[in-house]
Amino acid sequence: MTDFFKGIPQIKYEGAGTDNEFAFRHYNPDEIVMGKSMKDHLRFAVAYWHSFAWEGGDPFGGRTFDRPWFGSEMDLAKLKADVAFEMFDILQAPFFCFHDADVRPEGANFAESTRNLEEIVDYFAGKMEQTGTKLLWGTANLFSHRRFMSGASTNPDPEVFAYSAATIKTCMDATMKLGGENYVLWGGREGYETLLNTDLGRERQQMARMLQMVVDYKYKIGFEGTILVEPKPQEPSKHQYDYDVNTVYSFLKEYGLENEVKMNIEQGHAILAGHSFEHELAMAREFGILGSIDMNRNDYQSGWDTDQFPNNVPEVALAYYEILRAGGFTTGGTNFDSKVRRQSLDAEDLILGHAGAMDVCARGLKAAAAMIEDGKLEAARDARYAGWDSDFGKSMLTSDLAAIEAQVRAKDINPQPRSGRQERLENLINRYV
Ligand code: XUL
Ligand code: CO
Repeated sequence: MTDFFKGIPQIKYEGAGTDNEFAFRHYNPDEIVMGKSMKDHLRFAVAYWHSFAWEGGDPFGGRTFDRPWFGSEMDLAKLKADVAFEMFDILQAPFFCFHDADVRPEGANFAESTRNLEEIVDYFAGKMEQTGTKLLWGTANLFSHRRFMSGASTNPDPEVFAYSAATIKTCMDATMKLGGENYVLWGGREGYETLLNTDLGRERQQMARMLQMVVDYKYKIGFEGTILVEPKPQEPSKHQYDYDVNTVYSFLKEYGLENEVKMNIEQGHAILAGHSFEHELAMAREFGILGSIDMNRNDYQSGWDTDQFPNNVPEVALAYYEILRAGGFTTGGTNFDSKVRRQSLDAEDLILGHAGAMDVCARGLKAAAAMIEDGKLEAARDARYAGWDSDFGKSMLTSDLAAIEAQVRAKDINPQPRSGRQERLENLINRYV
């Protein structure tokens, strides 16, 4: 035991009436919602990077946190792991997620970095065995080090492509060894700063080749998890190729990978792309590529990807509504890609940030389940499209322009507008949240 979280108890469900700050009010892991426990619906994961690697810096100032594990030695990386697993236990979080760079010291070269990663992976394996914590996904950080400044797979220099491919291989090996349920690719530098120096055609082909190699390697090593791409339109690059769900799906189709790769959808990224979270989830559901989610919110005033813990139940309810409509998670889950604010210095802040977010998600899930079980929203949607179930409606999709013109004339078709009833539906949603 470290003493970082000393005095902080394990967070347990006490119900909405409790006065205890260190308790769940709504997240009751074993409570059954639509035939499944909340724990199995939500599949919460803690993101290693935000809680343990991030130092509290912003564009105007450096580290604000003072953590005993900050530094680049292996024993500090192990102390960080000790604290991380203590937090997973305090939160009863069943999963975690990590990048290579979050967990191991950077080595002097590729071989040393890989040795460091392997040492930590073995250390994790022991802790996972002891605690029962599981890995939701692993990933490679191909954006922080200066070697990746002009991209990883999309770099103009093939040596960076090689370094990136080799790094992804080691991270897939690590994920496989730890029984990870997914492997994520987020391309923060896969894009451009200026079109003036960018060959879009080449870069897209390079990116497709890398993704194909990832899929091939999955089969080669027998990895049974899901390969996930995480869309984001910009930040850090001015433009990123994996702009949003629709863009990524077109890319997958173009290269024949649409049945191999699913999506990890993050709320903040959806908002940056000018969409809502539920839009991106609904899109992925329609394409059959909804994999997992990164749960956070942006600051609505600043417009940045501020990665804040969710605290808006109606928003979260609409997200889980789409997830439930898609049949719920299989290998995916709810990863808190969220961090406490840089002024939130205390160990308690880390715990309460997550615990509050878990409660918000639990409320959202329960509201979404009530919406599904009640069925009024879907009934209203079905009624709106009912004309398409008639023989006439069906014939519209098999006919041609001339035949349709003849029908319009013969039947003197003269469509009358009908209300979209948006306010009534918004009022309906407010009954559940
Ligand atoms: C960045 C982001 C990443 C990915 C994993 O905005 O969301 O943390 O989730 O690389
Ligand atoms: Co993310």
